Amino acid sequence: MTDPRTVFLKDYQAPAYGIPRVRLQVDIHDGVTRVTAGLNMRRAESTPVGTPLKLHGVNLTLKALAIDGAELEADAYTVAGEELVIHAVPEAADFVLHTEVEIDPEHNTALEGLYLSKGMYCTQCEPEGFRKITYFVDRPDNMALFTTTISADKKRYPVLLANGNCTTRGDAANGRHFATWEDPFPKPSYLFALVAGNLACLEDHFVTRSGRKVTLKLFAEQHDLRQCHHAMESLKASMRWDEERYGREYDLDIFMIVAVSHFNMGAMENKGLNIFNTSCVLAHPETTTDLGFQRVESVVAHEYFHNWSGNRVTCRDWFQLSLKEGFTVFRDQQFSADQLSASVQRIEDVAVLRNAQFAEDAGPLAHPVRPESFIEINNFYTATVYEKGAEIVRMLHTVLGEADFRKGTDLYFDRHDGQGVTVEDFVQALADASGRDLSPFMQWYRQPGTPVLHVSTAHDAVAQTYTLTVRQSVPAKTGFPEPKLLPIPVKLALFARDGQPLPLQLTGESAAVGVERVLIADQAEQRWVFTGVTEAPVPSLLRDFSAPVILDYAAGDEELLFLMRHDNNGFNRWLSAQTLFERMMLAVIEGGAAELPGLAAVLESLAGLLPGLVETDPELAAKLLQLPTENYLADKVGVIDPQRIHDVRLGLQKAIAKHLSAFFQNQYLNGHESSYQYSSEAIAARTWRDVSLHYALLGTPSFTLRDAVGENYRKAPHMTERMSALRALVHHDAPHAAVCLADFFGRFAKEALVIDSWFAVQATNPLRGVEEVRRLTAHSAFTLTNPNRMRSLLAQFANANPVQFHRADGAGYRLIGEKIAELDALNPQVASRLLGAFSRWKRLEPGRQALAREVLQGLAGRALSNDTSETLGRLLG
Ligand code: 0A1
Ligand code: ZN
Repeated sequence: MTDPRTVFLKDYQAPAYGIPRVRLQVDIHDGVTRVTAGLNMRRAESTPVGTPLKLHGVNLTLKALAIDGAELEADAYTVAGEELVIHAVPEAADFVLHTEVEIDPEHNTALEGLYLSKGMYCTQCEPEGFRKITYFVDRPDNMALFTTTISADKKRYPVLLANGNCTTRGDAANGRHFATWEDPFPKPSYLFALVAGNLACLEDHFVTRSGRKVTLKLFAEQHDLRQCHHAMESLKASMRWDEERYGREYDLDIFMIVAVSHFNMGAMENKGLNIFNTSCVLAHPETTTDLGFQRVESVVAHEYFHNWSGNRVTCRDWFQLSLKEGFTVFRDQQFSADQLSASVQRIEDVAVLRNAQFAEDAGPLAHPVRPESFIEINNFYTATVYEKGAEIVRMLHTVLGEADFRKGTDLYFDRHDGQGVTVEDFVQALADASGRDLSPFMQWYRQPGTPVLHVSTAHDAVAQTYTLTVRQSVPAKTGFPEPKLLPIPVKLALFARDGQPLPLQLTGESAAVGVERVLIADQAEQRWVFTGVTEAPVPSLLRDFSAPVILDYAAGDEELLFLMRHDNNGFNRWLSAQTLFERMMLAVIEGGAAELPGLAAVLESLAGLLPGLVETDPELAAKLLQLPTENYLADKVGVIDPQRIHDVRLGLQKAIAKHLSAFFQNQYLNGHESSYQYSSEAIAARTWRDVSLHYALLGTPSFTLRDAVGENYRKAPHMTERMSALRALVHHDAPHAAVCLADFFGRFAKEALVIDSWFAVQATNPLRGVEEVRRLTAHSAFTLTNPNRMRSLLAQFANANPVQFHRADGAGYRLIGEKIAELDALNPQVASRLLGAFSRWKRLEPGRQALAREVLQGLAGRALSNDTSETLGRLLG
């Protein structure tokens, strides 16, 4: 039976009344904030006169209500649930509604709407937070012009910000002041933002390609300001890149970013006033690792790119979320690929896709990129909407090519500027601009599940042909019993045994068409026959992961080893290694093999390959050695025994470590770290250093090595080196681990983000588990009210320390279950997300499964938020 709270895409109707103009006055006082709104209302042409007016509103205390200046009588309206219904509506199509409400940002721990974070007021309105600030048509297809006046105590809140341009500011009575901001662009309410706080500012500017000077301001706490330069550089690089790559110029005279400590997600693209989790703004070599630097760069870019893909052209309704998110993730991935190394970027993006999104698509939380129903939209900010959504856009880019894709996006932005649109509109614009029929790609948005591409090959030496037979199968998922065929772009190359790529000519073609091609698999089964192939080649399939699918091709070990060494596509060298490692480990985990099959050949090959590769491409060398994760392997087996998966994976790591023990030790001991540089070469060298340390410790580490790690921890010139050493000490249970952990805490006690990493390094220690994490939940620095802190301990433990979370006695499940219950009362969105750690529970071996069930059923017996109860329902259902 469907839950009565469910919303369906098929029920979409345009709003009965629109609000084209808003004047908002937000008066912030201790204990209460008063919000006064003047709303210019417009009855839609299709709405009959007299239709009741319904506005969204949550946790608002209504103080006054008037239409066209006349106060409404108490019986003229009702407040029920999340709605204000006004029964007596004027006959005129246009009228003005005045509302006055009181809200309580100080106690807003859900961090949606207006809330207080470390003494500063800020907002988060996407997707449905604006209704927690005032009564409104709080949906993305209502586009309004906003004027916002904020007033607050001048001393404590000297900085008052909202969207657009500041038009007036001044002092008021009682030590207060005010500022009025006007946003010249109509926008949906989810893009509204305001900030009031005591903030320092880093200022810069950017000259657009048409010569306009844009002021750039980055606001943060005074002591964090020195950590804002990397974000500022990233912003300028993003602005330039979007002009060059997509022809998109910034449109306001000012662009602001504010860093806040309490934030549910990474950041938010509010028009002209982005609000960021500090973790996605602050970066400094002393406090931030390479990963942190890269994250800041890509999130700054992502939010900036939303100004066009999301703000100027927005979503008609929340089912279309991937319209802005998938496209913007694709754009930020392209940007990041252009900043550092393209093949490493692709490896990292695909690793996220295969680890997080494939897992989601295979489990009880699977949903189409464009869902057809939801109870709580907050639950759909998922890897599927974001990452699989980005892969669909990438496939469209692959089949159209850069030039036609760009024509398509130009047309899309032109045609739909200022509108709320659908995924169909996006695909149609690409199709119209390129003259291609792209409608088959719409199916990718409609059905969940990761397709499997089955490939078999045959070489005919006499006819000199090479035949690829390709079949596709899409798993049936709940609600989608008969999945349809999908167009799957397969980028491929064929290698001769001497390592050279072959010219590719299909039967019927008069000449070869290059040495790499994209073919579209869109039939249940189809065949491609290449001609002029004299010897059996090695196929390099799905290059750059040209489609988000599982490739089922029974390559021989020697073929994979060959590609790992010779493929001229860096990404596919990595993919071949991953495939090989996965196959070896699964043979033991599931296949019952006593030993890792083919191990000797793999070790030999690595021994031959690594010393040279480290010289030419150390980052690829590092990536090759990062084995498929335990969670990834868990998704490949029928019944999950987390301990066995852990042991087998560790076994393979140890075998590599032992075989190349001296090599890894030398690599680590002979390298040294100097001052921090943010460049792909420097990052590559540091990444390799970290990986070689890990393997060196797994081999037969000498005393010299052990001492060096402690020494390097102390002398580290930057956080990447310090964290690498600290993690190594902690995760290998080294004697000085405890001393270094204590030192680390003391050294960085004032740096909240670094303390987060102090919790995380302990939470992810495979050698320690539940007791340690429980002890840390009682640490004075731990709190459930800051999402970063909560995640650094609990989400890290539940998602990134599988062998301890899945401890056989169920203690990990009980701890997380208990914390989810506590957290749900504070912050439902974040609690619901943490529940995702149980997504594999039905495939656990019977003992663990029963223990997980107990915890989930225990939760189900409690009064829970919509967010958490929807996720729980799907997990148990
Ligand atoms: N649009 C943002 C993501 C975001 C979504 C929800 C939030 O709070 C409930 C916050 C941010 C992005 O894609 O970056
Ligand atoms: Zn986004």
